[in-house]
Amino acid sequence: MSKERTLSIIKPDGVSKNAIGDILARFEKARLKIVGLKMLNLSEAQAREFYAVHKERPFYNDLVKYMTSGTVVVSALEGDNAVIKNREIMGATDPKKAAAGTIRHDWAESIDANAVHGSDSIENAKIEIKFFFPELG
Ligand code: IDP
Ligand code: MG
Repeated sequence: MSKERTLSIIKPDGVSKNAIGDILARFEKARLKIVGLKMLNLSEAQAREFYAVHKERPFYNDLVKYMTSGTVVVSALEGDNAVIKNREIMGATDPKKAAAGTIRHDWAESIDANAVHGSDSIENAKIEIKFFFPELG
């Protein structure tokens, strides 16, 4: 097992449903330590840059619009196998396919409003953590 960091975002639907506490508690119960935490509203430029990997995808503009539609909660999580562990806790991108007991199964409504973002690799986690928490180094 290796100690890693990953980035999580509670998306606008998760925040508006009062799911912040539940979602952060799931991370802590899974022994992911919250080493950075910010509540903020993404600017369009920030959302475009953060999701730049998806800029050629048909859903890119809708994704940017959605992520700037309300307040989000960004956290840096640290623990053994943090990247994969967080992806397991999150569940599948499409909530209809998310396994029972996952965040997306329990809170997400649609593939757009799917409650959480999570880094998909150690490499991307480093980039994403730097984007929101340059102070974490
Ligand atoms: P992930 O969030 O599970 O890592 P990605 O494929 O990285 O999924 O996509 C980023 C986000 O873009 C998803 O969380 C979802 O909100 C949105 N998205 C992905 N695929 C689609 C789609 O086919 N239609 C609409 N939105 C999508
Ligand atoms: Mg992704």
